[in-house]
Amino acid sequence: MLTEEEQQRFDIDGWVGPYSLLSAEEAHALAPLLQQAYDQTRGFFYPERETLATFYADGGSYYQDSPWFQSLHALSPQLLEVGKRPEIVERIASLLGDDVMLWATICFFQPPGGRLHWHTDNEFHHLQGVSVWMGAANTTPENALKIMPGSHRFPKRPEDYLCTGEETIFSMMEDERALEIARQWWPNADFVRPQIKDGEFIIFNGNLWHGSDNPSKQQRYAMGLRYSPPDQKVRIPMTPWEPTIWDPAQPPTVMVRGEDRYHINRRL
Ligand SMILES: O=C(O)CCC(=O)C(=O)O
Repeated sequence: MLTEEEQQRFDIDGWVGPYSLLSAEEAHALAPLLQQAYDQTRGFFYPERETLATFYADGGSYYQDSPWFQSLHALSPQLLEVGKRPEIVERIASLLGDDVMLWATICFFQPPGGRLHWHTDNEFHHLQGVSVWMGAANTTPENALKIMPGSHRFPKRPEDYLCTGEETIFSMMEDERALEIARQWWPNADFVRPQIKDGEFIIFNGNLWHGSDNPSKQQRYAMGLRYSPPDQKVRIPMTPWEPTIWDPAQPPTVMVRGEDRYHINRRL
């Protein structure tokens, strides 16, 4: 469980950790499993809005035959086992309550020189829950997740600027620009790079501003896990910001602690 002090820190800063879960060797063994599972999915996929409108006019789902890129727990028992580990789940229960549902398992690969803009995850604009990020291969503090403590309480998210065109994915890759925006609300806003290694994880609020850079010469692999209480309905957003278009398919979820009294989600 998280201590009271850690729970308070999570409320204020929006993240806690790092915590050890796997040895470096065990973590490295996850990288090919993450990649193999990801390769069986439709991949990271946000079509144009016009394409979505045409596609959905005929009914059907993009995920009829190939899984969502966040459903890797349905494709690999070893990855599912990681998502069930008590070192993660008991800490999550301190934040979400006794009943904990795993709904996403993700492969985050970041190639050498890669950059991921400052963002929050659209799913968490619509449901209550938390994210876990664990280094799997070639993780250093410089290429791990970077996060802006306290940003889950800001009145706006990067997506509010991206959806109006005020900012672009490229401008939101710039730390200075993201900080300039954040300091409108909180002059002390800054970002941190958690001191995290392969096999270690952090827990963060789904609405915390985050991004990543990979200045190293190696591909960096990480595993993402997302959890919610079972009264939260999980859906697949087809757009990264508002207005959100949803796919009709329900992604597979797994109760990893407690019970589900709501039965509003699809179980694996
Ligand atoms: O690992 C990365 O580069 C991005 C991770 C991320 O965006 C997330 O955990 O939501």
